Amino acid sequence: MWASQAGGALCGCCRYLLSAGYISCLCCVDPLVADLRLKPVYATDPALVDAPLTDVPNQWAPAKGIHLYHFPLSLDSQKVRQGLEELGVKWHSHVILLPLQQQFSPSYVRINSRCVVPTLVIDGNVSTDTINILNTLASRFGPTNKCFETSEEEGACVNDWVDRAADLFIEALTYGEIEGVKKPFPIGGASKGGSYHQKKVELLSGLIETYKNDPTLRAAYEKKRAVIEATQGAMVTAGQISAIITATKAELVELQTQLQTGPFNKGGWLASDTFSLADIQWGAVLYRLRWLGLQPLLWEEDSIISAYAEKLFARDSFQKGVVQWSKVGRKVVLPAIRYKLLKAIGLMRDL
Ligand SMILES: N[C@@H](CCC(=O)N[C@@H](CS)C(=O)NCC(=O)O)C(=O)O
Repeated sequence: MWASQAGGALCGCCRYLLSAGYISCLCCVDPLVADLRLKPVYATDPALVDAPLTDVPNQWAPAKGIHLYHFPLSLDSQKVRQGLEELGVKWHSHVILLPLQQQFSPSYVRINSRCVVPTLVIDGNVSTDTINILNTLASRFGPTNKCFETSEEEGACVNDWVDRAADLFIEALTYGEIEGVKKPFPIGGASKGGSYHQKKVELLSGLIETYKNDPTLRAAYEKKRAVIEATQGAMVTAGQISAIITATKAELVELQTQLQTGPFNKGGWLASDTFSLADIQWGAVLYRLRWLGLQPLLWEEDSIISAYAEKLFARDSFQKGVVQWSKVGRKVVLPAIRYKLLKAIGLMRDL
């Protein structure tokens, strides 16, 4: 595939009708950019990843209560934590330290074979995939709390803006090297020349060998390695990051238009009069892009996007679900040191 999925859409340059998988027609795309991945694997290649699970019983998951497996700085974890705060749902926290590769630990992979966070467990039943988890939570707890209620007409618009946020290639923008941009700790340095992803590929190859006689773990690790290889290409291929920045910028222009012409300009939110799952998605995205130092490349400081971002960031659920978990020292560095110490003295093995 040489561009991202946009079946039925028209080429932005010449209005030619595109088939799925294309964002511009061949005649308009720069031939150097033609083979580049512009969206995350999870959005474009369902065959490469395990399908989302909804409330699937799992013998390895905690049998009682609401549990979230998450990482403090993970974009998708931020979205689900904010969703839980909006819904007023109390939950047990299980931090999966991505920098220590705990997402590959066998006991976690038996709960989420995608080897990613977040994972939601309710009374022993597992749900995966961020959009799916948020939809599951909204339909289960929304009605009683009068939360995430939108009209049928608004619903289509909300879903469209949820998908647009999830389609942005934030992983590439986070770990790819971008000229003139110094990434914050702990991202800066981790990404040099695709090394962060290369180390994962090597680790997974070792795990595939170690667990070659366990069909479940072996399949999960093999699939994950294929996903990382596909993603890694996006970070090391010449011209790719600038193509991703251009694609992201184009989406933010669309966001600006929607904010100017939609409910936000009349005191509402992105896609509806009341706060919706689309706002959950875009709050975390705009916060991440700003944290990465990419705002000057992507949107004007003094713009309706910034006004929208400020309104999102000020929300209580955002402060609790995103900002309070973003304290790197307390939420990431200390737990990592603690884990390493316990491991060193033999008190910690697998998760
Ligand atoms: N959107 C997908 C993917 C989630 C995802 O990529 N999560 C990232 C953190 S935001 C992760 O766990 N990365 C670790 C890795 O890929 O090794 C889902 O919700 O299942």
